Amino acid sequence: MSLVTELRQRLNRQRGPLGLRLTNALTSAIEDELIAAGEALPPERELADDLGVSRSTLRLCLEQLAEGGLIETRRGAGHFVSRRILKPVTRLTGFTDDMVSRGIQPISRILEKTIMPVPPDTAFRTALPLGTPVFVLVRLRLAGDEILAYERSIVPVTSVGEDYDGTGSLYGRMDRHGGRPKRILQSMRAVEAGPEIADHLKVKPSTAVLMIRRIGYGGHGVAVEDAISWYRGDRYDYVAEING
Ligand code: 16G
Repeated sequence: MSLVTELRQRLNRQRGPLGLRLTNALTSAIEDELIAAGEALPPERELADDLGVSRSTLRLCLEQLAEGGLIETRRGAGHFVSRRILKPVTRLTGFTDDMVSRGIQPISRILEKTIMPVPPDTAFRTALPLGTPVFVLVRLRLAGDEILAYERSIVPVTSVGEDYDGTGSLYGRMDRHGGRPKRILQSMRAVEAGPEIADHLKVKPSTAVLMIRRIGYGGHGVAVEDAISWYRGDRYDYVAEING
């Protein structure tokens, strides 16, 4: 079946505003690899005509896909399916936000969840008083069935509530309690995956992965998160716009 026929079917299978249906249709077509990574999308005018949508609607959808990192737009050359996940470092988002904005279903496997007094190294990094009860959440983060990261987040219990069971988005939960971080300090470095991390990420030991440390601060400058994550280095591109 041609790409256009597939896209038309995907458009018609959904309800809701045309722009949203078009974004979903294109997202799912890319996810299902109907257009492979690195391949070009049909030219804008042709695609708009074939799908019976206006060029401006199509362009808005393409902008959204580009913003989410699913496609890359090269001036004069067209739109290409990204080979990697682009993550802007300037936006304060969590894993769920990043996946949802790309039309990907985020999945978490909880490996550990405990309430305990703040561990001394976290207290040292965050200046949380010793003895502060914290929620420790260790998760595998997946996009569909693909493991992208292994992550340990430590947050004060007051930020999530004592009855938090660790499911769903941590930042979503924080939004409904003390609030997600408003400012973060983040460091990132490439490390070789040791046996444990390699096993979690299902990569060969010694594969290069991104180790990211994040300390998040709430409104009054009090730390609300101490997290360490290992992201698949071959799936993530951190991008930053730097103004001089
Ligand atoms: C991201 C954050 C992590 C945060 C999580 C919340 C990085 C390197 N880490 O993975 O610190 O806890 O998002 O995601 O970006 P959630 O809201 O989906 O649980």
